[in-house]
Amino acid sequence: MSKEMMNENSSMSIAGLDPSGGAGILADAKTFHAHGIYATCVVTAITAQNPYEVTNIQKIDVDVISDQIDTILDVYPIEYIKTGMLYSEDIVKLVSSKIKEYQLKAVVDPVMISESGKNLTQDNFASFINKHLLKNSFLITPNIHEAEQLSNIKIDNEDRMIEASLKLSKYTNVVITGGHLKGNDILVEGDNLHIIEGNLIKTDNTHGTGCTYSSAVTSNLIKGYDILDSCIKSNRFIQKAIKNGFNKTPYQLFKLR
Ligand code: PXL
Repeated sequence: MSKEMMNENSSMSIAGLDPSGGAGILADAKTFHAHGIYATCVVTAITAQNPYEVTNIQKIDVDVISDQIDTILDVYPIEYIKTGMLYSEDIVKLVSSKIKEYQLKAVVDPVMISESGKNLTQDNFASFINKHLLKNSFLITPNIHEAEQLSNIKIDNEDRMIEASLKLSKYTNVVITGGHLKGNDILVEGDNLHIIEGNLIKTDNTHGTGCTYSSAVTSNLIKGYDILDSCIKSNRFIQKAIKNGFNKTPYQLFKLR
């Protein structure tokens, strides 16, 4: 580890383990690394999965999560963190209290469902985020489905996306990613609304794009870009990542058979 990586350019992901490497802390660590950011990763849950199915989830004890966070923050001067799969109310509450204790700036990816369609949370998870985490976060990065759950607004077009982002922006900065609609992202930071134009890429290989996007935004914030530029750069980064993703891995060839 180089000295400058150790100093300013460190981050922490608090998220689940997807051992297949597409999503969760492995995707986060790879994304931080690709941006020159040293990655630390706190595990909230272990999943058993591949890109097609999640077969098991083991939540980590909240005391162990707390100790992971404290032990890292004792040593690394981390300002921006990224959160992913938080699974349960006690974990959401813990993360919220650590954000306050260490005065962290948290990019919150409110992970709810895997790309393969499996619920990655306890019931009523959106209400836990709204109650404990939203107002303590720096930026929240929901996709369309997550934004619907958080805002209670059905989103079937871009106007509804804007309505939901304005509602959530009363509590925090918000970027709703548009990959499940037309491809444009809607960012509201403070009083400013931005439509970040994106291209929809036709693919079924999007496992982990939410994790990768929010880790890219966190990396760009650490590098000193403002919120708008961080979101624009990360939109471009994710498009490249999808285009250059592993489309010829054994599992995809298997699927084609
Ligand atoms: O992409 C959402 C996601 C986040 N975190 C973990 C996951 C997934 C999707 O499968 O497994 C750990």
